[in-house]
Amino acid sequence: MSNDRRHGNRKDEQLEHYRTNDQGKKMTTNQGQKVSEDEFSLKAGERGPTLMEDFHFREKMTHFDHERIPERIVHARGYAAHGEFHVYDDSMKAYTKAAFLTNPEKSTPVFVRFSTVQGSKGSPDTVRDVRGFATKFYTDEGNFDLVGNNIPIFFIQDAMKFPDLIHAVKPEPHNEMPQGGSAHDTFWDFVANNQEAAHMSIWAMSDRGIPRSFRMMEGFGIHTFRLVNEKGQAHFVKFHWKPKLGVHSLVWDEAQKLSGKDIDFHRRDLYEAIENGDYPEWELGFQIIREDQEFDFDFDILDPTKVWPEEEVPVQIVGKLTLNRNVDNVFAETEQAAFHPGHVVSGIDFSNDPLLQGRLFSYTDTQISRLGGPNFHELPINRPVCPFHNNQRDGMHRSTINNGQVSYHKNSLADNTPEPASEEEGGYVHYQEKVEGHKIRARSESFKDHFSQAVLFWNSMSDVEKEHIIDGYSFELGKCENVSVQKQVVDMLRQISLDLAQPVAENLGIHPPVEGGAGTGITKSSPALSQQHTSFKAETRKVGVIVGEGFNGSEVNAVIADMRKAGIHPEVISSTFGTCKAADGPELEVQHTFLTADSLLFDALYCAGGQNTDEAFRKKAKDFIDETFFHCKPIGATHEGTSWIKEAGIDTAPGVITGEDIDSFSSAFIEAVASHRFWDRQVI
Ligand code: HDE
Repeated sequence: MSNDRRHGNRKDEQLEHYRTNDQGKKMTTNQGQKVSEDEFSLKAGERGPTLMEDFHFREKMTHFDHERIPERIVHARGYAAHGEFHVYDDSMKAYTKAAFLTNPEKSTPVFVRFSTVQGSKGSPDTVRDVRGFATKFYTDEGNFDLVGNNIPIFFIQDAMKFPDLIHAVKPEPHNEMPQGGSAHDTFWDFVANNQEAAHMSIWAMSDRGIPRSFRMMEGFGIHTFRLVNEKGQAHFVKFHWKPKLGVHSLVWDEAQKLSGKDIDFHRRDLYEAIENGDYPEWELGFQIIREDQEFDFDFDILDPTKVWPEEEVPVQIVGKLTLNRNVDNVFAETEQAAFHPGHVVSGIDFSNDPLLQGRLFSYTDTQISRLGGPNFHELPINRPVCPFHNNQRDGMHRSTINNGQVSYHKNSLADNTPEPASEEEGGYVHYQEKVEGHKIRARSESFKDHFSQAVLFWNSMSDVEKEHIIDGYSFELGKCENVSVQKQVVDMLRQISLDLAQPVAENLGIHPPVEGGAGTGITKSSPALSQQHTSFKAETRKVGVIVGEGFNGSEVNAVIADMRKAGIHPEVISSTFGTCKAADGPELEVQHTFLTADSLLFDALYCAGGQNTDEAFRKKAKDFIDETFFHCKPIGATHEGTSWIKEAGIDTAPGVITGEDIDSFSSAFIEAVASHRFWDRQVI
């Protein structure tokens, strides 16, 4: 990492104080005593028993014995990176007094952790699941954590049900299966019997549940929050992250196979993009609703199972997040990071969303058991970049040494300090919402419509996206063993659309429903919900280039150079490592062999040919071609590669680009790479 980047990033400068490098140093114990020997324990005689007094062995083994901490109860599998955020201008001053959202001069350090929800820490990246998108902003006024997901709504409306939801979705307790997925009886039994989950279930079964990359996901704060300005006026807000690369997904067959071929697919993608200088970017957007508009919508704005359709409440883009630095140490940073939706700064406040209210309790509580006590805020990754002072003391792993005699408020011995700050001095003042009501355990009437927006989502999908949703439900329910659960879910889907419920029922061998339910007659749609309406780019896409001995060096190199110019990453695949020689001289370094690579790892394939390939080579190339084709990904071919494509019988199919003229081939192929998928080839 360049020193330039470190310069000016306050969080990075702070972390520098904690970094250490052992290279070139003498080995010591944790107490600082140099050790003379690190391979053999101290024994009574060469073949005798180990002695208790071997402090070096005891210390080394004891530390090792305690190297693991409990994984997160949810979102255990995650990956993170550092970056920066800045706002474009000061226009949000009308809504919030938070300086990091209103001062375009400020660059705020951030730490972002992406995650899956269901699987354990060692589970595969590409499972069908919701993805976490948690951002810690280290602002000059303290930490603000935007702890969101890649889907804008949630399964339940009240925090009270969270343990039930998670018990249902996690591996079943009697056999601890399945790992990393929701395709099992207890999850679908929960959905069928808690139908507020209908809307979220259709999002999870859609392409959103299998993202191509963390870099190609939207992020959502989900809940309604409040922005509060200098005058104390509040507006309701929903937070959005919009990825510059657009929103894109894998196909299900690819995702499943990737779980074996590269369990680290998403983390590798993020890590490599940052190392390559392809810094991922998202724009922060606000949907804002005035307080007097609170009841103007056909949904309750406090209900976390509802979106605010972007066509009704436009997303105002306010700033940009760039991830530009990988962590130095995954445990110290990613694993020990403690996010909390209750970490807010002045200018941001909560709403009465009952899911959000419950989260405000859960996150500190969970860190206490996961990170071993109440002082997790002192861990380097969690420390704010501004000073913090209060009368909290002691506890496990306390590292701050508080000077002085006084640790209480009010006092006279320390001039009544530390003292609360006034609002003008930045003291947090909760928004003075007037609240009135009877104590009651109930669901608000306005939270009882569970289907209108599930229908809105279904109506907004393209035909291919609808096919994928049908396949998603059919797969997951097909893995359920209990027919009654399957039937209950199909009956629930009937409330959304017969066009969804009937094919799913047929796939399951269940009698298809004939009558629609609650959603019948709802025709509203929201184009913003479809991934087809996002941006499509060739930039940062990975292309596998199959090259054999005797390829056309000058022309193939020209295509590779054109791809690089377009921001694509071509990677050479051949039968053996080393270099591959062209007929006309140049050599290409081979990055992967047929054994170490797989078509799944690439967004597209370029069959560059080679005069001296044998049958075994062409057979392996054909496997790549067939699978790339099956996954509807672009395929290009020149020279002998064209005959491989012809042999595969796909030379005239959509998204298969061949050509003699290298310039026009390059531009047509790059355009195809930017299109990502050719669904009209076949529907998967
Ligand atoms: Fe979480 N959630 N959650 N959650 N959540 C946790 O906190 C919880 C919810 C989200 O990368 C836990 O530190 C409750 C919604 C993310 O470290 C825990 C409820 C959203 C992460 C917890 C919810 C999220 C978590 C587990 C319902 C999207 C990973 C470990 C009331 C807006 C953060 C931890 C990271 C993690 C509780 C619902 C997002 C147990 C009680 C809704 C991204 O505290």
